[in-house]
Formats: sequence, structure tokens, C-alpha cells
Amino acid sequence: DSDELVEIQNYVNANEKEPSEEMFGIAKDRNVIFVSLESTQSFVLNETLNGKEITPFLNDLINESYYFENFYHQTEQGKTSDSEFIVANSLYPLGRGSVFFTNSENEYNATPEILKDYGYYSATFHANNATFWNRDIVYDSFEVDTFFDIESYDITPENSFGWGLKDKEFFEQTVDLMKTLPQPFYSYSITLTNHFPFELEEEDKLIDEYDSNSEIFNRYLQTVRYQDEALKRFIEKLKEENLYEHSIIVLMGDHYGISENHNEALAQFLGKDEITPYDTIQLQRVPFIIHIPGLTDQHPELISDISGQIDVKPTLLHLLGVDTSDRIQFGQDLFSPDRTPFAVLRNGSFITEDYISVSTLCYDRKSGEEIEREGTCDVYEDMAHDELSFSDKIIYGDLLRFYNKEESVEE
Ligand code: GP9
Ligand code: MN
Repeated sequence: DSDELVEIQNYVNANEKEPSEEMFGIAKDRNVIFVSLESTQSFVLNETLNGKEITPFLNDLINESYYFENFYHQTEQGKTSDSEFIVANSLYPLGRGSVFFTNSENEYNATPEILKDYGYYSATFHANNATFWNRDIVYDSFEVDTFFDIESYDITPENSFGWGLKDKEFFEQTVDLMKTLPQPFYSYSITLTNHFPFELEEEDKLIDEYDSNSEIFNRYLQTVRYQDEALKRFIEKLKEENLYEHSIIVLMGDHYGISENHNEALAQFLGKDEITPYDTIQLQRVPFIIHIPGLTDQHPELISDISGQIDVKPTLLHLLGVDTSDRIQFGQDLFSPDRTPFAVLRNGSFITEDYISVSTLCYDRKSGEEIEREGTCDVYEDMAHDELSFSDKIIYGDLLRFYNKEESVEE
């Protein structure tokens, strides 16, 4: 009931951090071009295969952007839908199932809804059926103005393969659709080609297959390479169509692509004897890149702070000059000077500045060495638990029904 919301709001308020004065509003009134990168993990960046870069475009882009190298996905069984849920709400997804199915019609205060008050139009671009992951229903709850789904794209046998429209074609057509939107807009584009089982037509294979005992992993590097090429063309076309300069471009990996079933191949690729639980946590890092033309190209930054998808919403809103104090959110602005470096994964594992906790194990984050839990990981256990359980309570109780930003909830 609403008493529970008061308790949660107190917790959230206590963890709230002031935004960075310097960064607040730095991208005010710009279009937001958010790109969700299917199954893209951070370990592929700045790596080569037979002397060829796997992500040449992203490797260049991060040198003209803010790049968060210790940014973790926080998804579970809801995969892409979980990542969308976290980004839109700064709430955690559920431990089981997809919240897009279980609680699609809850009251939310998602980013598209918040930005409406600031004159933004919102749209999602994804060349799949609108009902996949229940998106059509959920996007209404998030107050997305237009969902450009499979019906909005021109799909032919020539321009599609595997899961559907190839990323290159998807981006080509997406920019054409984007041109029709009122500005400023908040757009969310979701790629698809780099999806399990990672298959490509011959003409789209730009690097060799890897050579390991996992066909899946061998092909994964190739589809990542293809996606990178598609992204390159996307940015070029945004420039051609005058959608680049006055935008903020944000790229984020949605979740892992390579599961623990492929640990042997991963170990071989990473040059390790084996993949330990510590390594598995580190492999949950996904790229998070903020590119602000005219700013980050002049002053790029490699940011090593521990962070996660939960932090995207307050970070982005603050860059756009939107105050988020009193909002119910679990993330913190990544540019806030007093932010707590912390990320909790949906299975309860967590990462702090010094430690990584995986079930009953504790590791020194920097060395990867296993250490005693007492006085180290166990200090943060309650915080990790509270984060997830408060977020769950909001979702199960549909508690944002009782939230009213204007009046806030009574204390
Ligand atoms: C489907 C796409 C992939 O529309 O978003 O979903 P996933 O299987 O990665 O959750
Ligand atoms: Mn996905």
C-alpha cells in the first residue's frame, strides 16, 4: 500500500545524489538517439581477430565519447525487454520471467513520459512484431508516442536474414523514419542481427570465424563485427540527414550474448586457463557510450567507475537538464561527484569499488583473488538485498500508483 511506498521513498531519497553542476543540462533540448546493441559485451571492444579489429567503429567512437568500461547489464530472463525496462524506469527487472509480461500495465514514470513535459516526442524503432515481449502494451504504459515496428519497415527477402531485417538496412530505414519526427525527440532503436545463433550471409562476413570448440562463439565475433559496420553507416547517415549535430547519441549493450556454456571458448579467446566465477561477473560488462557532438569529440573520457543499466535514466535526464529529485529511482547519476560506486546484478551478485561478490564467494575486484567475506563483501550485502527487494515491492504492489511528483508522498 502507500505506506510501503513511503518507506521506499525514504530509502531512495537517502541514496539520492546531487547532479554534477558542470554536466547538468549540457545536452539540453538535444534529440536523444539511444541505441540498444543486441548481445554486445564489452570484452569484444579493442580486441582483434587475426589482426583485424572486431569493433573498429566503436573503438574509434569511444575515443570521441564518454566510455564507461565498468558498466554492467542487470537483466535476467526478460533479456532485451529487461534492459529496456531498467533504462526506462531505473527499476530492476524481476528475478524470474519478464516484467514486460507480468506487470505490463502497472503505473510507471518512464523516461518518455517524463520528457513529454519538456517538449519531447518519443519513439521506439525495432523491426520485429509489436507483440514480441509484449512491447505494444508496455510502450503504452511508458507513454511512448510511436512504436515503429515491423510494419513500418520495408522488408524483403534480399534485405533480411535470420531474425529479420539486417541491421544495416534497419538503420538506413530508421534514419528516414526519424526524419519525420517532431524535434526534440527521444528515440530508442534496438538492433537484431547480433542475436543468438549469430548467423550471417556470406557477403556480411567481414572477418574470419574464430577457431574454438564453440560454433556459437566463433560466429559471435563475426556478427558483432557486422553490427559495428552497421553502426558506422548509421552515424554517417545521421550526419548526412542533419540529425547528428543537435543530438546526444547513447549506445548500450542489452545483455550478454555468450553464456557460461561457452566458457572453454571464452577462456581460449581471453587467454585464460579457465573462466572463474570472478571472470563470469566481469563478462557481464556491456558497453555504455555517451557521444555528444561538439563536446565529447573534443573532451573524450574513459570512465572506470562501477556502474550499471540502473544508472542510465538519472544520468541521461540530468544531461538533458531534467531534475529527478523526489523521483522513485534506484540508479544514480554517473556524473554526480558523490555517487556510490556500486552495481548489483539481478541474481544478487554485486560489484563495489574493491570487491566482487558471487553467492558465498568474495573477490578482490582489482586482482581477482578470492578473499574472506567478513569485513569485505558482507558489508554490502544488505544494500544489495534492499535494492532488489524494494524495487520488487514497487513492481508487485504497483506502488507507483500512489506516487505523485507534484505532491510527492507524505513523510
Ligand atoms: C526481439 C529482440 C531480441 O525483438 O529484442 O530479444 P532477446 O531474445 O534478446 O530478448
Ligand atoms: Mn537482446
